[in-house]
Amino acid sequence: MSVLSGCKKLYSLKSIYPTIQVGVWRGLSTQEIIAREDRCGAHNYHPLPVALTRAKGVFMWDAEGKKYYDFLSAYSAVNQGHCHPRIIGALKEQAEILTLTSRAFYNNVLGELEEYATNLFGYDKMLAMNTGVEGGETAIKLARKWGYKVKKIEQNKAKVVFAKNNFWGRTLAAVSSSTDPTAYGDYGPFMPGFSLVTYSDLAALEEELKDPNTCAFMVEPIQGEAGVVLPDDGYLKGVRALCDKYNVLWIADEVQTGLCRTGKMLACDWENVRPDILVLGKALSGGVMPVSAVFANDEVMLTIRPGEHGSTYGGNPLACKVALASLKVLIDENLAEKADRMGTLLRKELNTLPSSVVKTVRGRGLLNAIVIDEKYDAMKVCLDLKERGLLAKPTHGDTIRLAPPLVISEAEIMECSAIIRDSVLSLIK
Ligand code: IF1
Repeated sequence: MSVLSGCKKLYSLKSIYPTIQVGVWRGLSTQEIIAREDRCGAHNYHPLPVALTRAKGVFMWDAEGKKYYDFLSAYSAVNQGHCHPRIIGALKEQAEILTLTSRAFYNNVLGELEEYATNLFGYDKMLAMNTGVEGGETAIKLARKWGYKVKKIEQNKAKVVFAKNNFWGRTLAAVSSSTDPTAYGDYGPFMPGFSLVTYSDLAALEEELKDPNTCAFMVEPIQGEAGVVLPDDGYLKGVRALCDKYNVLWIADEVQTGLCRTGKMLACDWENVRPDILVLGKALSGGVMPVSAVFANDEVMLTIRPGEHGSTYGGNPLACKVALASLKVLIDENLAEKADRMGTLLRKELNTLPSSVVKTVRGRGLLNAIVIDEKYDAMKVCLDLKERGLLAKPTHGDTIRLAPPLVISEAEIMECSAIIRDSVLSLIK
């Protein structure tokens, strides 16, 4: 086995190689890295054949030092750009002071984030968790608690409605609401009390909400994994009105669409509507560590009493300092407005691509996707883009998500548009 064993220090250090930039990889080749992971790691992913060793801003470098534009942004977790100095600075500073107390005790940082974030998003309270799916689980637990304690639904009868083609994570509850066999296959039995409704169909939603046992409707303002699927104009306003009419909580899963990704601080802001429960994750920590948060007003949030929910790392001081810095970067660098402008420019360029190859261009802000004609293979397009120095990933066979960090410049958008154009045109030569 040619793969080097052990974990020798493979990064060169400035003190030893003064002429070499810190962080330049001098270790395993891409093939060796892939072989090692194949040998020792679970096979729960099939990544593109590229092994990244360093990233900064909109760029990533592989084991051979090749530079790429990142057009996935770790599924919208690095909206602020890779290794943003303010976020890394907050991480480094707090890491030497206090990282974890558990919630058995107070710490001086959690409340600072709670105060800042509840003011920013306009809710009474925040509940800090770690991953996005824990945020979704927390939101559903809050909705069920509220259903029993406030709406007076009969015990164990509470119903939560989801949109078909949703994606909110990989837990058994999350896959219980999935319509994707790849996500739920062989994981039964599934969570009871979940029902599904067609996305962007207000009449179908109203039928579900008429059920007096319905406590919540959880939905993404734009469906990410489904392939960046936007609802009809006015859908979110309709959801808000129906949830008010039938006394049902609206849970907005903004884990992927939130935090400036779609050109507003929240995707819900495009229709000026406010969910009863807001779930954030991913870019809440700028791609540095898992941080998620759930926001709600007291009538909902205080249905969970002490000891009824939590997590070891939820609200840890290190995560909170990172989240504070991550939110402030979004605001200070005006990344919502930038995402809106750069997204408009990107879609304008993408819409000039030959329709014989690119059937659809869709998105909002810098959450975009192109749908490739079935004559062509979207994965092959992504492999060709990789060779040309741009990393993107297909979803559901024919759709390629195009979602760079929000710090991308106009010149970089134009350069990437040219790369995508060259790749698409190479298919029809
Ligand atoms: C994987 C997909 C995206 C999410 C929304 C909650 C979560 C996610 C709208 C859960 C997470 C991630 C999961 C990651 C890849 C990525 C993904 F392809 F899986 F479906 F983005 F579309 N709500 N999405 O998109 O957040 O628990 O992961 O922190 O599982 O491969 P998480």
